[in-house]
Amino acid sequence: MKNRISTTFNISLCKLGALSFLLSFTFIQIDAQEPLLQNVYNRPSTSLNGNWKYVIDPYDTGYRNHRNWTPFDEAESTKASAKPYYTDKVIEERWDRVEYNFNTSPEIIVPSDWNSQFEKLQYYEGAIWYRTTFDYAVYTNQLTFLYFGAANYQTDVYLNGEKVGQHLGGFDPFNFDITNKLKTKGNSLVVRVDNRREKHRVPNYTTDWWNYGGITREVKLVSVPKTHIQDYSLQLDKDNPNQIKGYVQVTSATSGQSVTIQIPEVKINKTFTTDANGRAEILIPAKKLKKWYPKRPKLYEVSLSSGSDTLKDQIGFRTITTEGANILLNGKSIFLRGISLHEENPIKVGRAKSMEDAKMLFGWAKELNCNFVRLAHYPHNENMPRLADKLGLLLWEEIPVYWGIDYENPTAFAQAKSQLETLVHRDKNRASVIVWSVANETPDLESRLIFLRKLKDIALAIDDTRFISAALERDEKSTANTVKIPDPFAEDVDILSCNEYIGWYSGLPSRCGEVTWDLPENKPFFVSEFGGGALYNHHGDKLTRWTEEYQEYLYEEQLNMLQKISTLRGMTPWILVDFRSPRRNLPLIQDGWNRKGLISENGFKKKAFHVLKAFYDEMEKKYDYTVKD
Ligand code: GCB
Repeated sequence: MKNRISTTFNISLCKLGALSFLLSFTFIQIDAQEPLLQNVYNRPSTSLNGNWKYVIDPYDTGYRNHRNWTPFDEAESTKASAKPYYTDKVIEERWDRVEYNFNTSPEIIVPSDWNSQFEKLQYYEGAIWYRTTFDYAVYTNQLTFLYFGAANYQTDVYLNGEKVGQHLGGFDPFNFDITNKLKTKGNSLVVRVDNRREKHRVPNYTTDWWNYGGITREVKLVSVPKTHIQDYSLQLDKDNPNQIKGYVQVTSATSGQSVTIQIPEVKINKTFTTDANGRAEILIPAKKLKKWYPKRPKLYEVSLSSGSDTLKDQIGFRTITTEGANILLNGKSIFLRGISLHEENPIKVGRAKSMEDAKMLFGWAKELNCNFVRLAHYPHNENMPRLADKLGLLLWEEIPVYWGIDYENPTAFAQAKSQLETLVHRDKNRASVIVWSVANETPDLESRLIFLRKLKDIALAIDDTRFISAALERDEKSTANTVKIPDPFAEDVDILSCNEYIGWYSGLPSRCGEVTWDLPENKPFFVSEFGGGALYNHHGDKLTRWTEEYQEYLYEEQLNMLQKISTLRGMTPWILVDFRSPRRNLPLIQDGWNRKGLISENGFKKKAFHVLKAFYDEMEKKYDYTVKD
């Protein structure tokens, strides 16, 4: 993976001209992490989840002894040689002066955001140092990786006093090879997480969601044979759905290493050979495979083995293509009956993290009769695509290139790039995922266009079997009755998607009846957002904002308008459930919540939920979907 990253990067240098030098500098700096293991989900592992110790560090004392007056230099802290003050010191003599102590510090749950665990941390943005200790049996001929599902945003990791590595990005998994730093007894793992909003980060200053900080997803140790399956892609060949096409990448393999793929249920058992780079190209005739689709989400148990490494996965096989304005799943036209959602459990309040959370969120989407979900606005935890594969929900996945990113800044680009690469890398074997979205509501600037086009190429270089899209903006300020999507990135996407808030941010719901849409005829059109706020159980007439009646009316008008668009092939209204947002402070109505949910934060359905469900029931009949295998 590292080689691939460098290659894409070099191509980009020419395009960015004067920024190239800076870009390479930044790239080297942030590439402190190591290639992500594929399918950690199915690897045997040792969980490090539980109660860890923590020290709050708003002034970055952990990096500076308090008598060092030099200004804090963020770049310094990223170096492998950076020696923090907050290592896990043992107090040897009673007169030793050490002004922190993990052993006597309070405990924090890992994984979990810190904001929802302690009231004093509700709005906290800064650094927190975590510490856990563990024993671990170290085997010869094995490598041990320390794996984080995600931590928001900058994570610096120290094991037994030595720097292990750094990760930037709040929603993507990362791992480090810690084999040479592990002890059998008494390992001390110190992790600093910093969730400040910074100009060069992705996202940066303003988002309409809570900036939950901390180690938000699982932490575990994964041991693999020294020579192991590092990555693979196994999907139906988009040009010939009767065969599986892909590759298997084996680490430190010389050429001639065998790789075997088995799908016992259909008696597939094929052996391939790696080339000089440890890569085996895969092509397997697979006429007998039953296709995956929402009503019959068939998953096969697939086994990959090479040398002493064996890895299992549960894979669904399907094709997804477009033809003119149609979206074809396994060659048949579908309509995406979708909904947007955040990775948040509104009932417990906090970042969603468990399979139970995923079941609750997707359970509501199923009740709405959805076959599609938009995982907004960043990579969600792996339970989501894994469960969607089982439930038969198609997915739109996204990276947080959201609103005002610093598009000219190579550091910002490098961070967007690594988040996208990791997402595509992690989920490219999931049948449920059909869209890689590279942005949401971004301004029409030349620098932004270059940024997005490069991201598109990066996603396609890893996986060219899915759609590229982005939630674009319509001509929001225009008062004309013809609505357009003037964004030049519209030419680059496979499905033309836009957020439009007619009836909420622009006019009243009746405005929907006044406009017509001017859209290209040869592309599927998709509404990635529309909606309006309503406080559950707040009633009034349909023109009283914040009532359930207003929201219901808005949905009725929207659906009437959208049905008239001949190229419309789906939608993900905003949003399934009310979610927390520090920007939403209208007393007695919002109180820190974005109220555009169809379901309240307590799990109660608002009137508009039923309007959308009735529409989806109709659309399901219209696009009745079954295939002959
Ligand atoms: C949008 C954003 C979404 C916001 C939503 C709103 O266009 O994409 O993140 O939460 O509008 O509620 O205004």
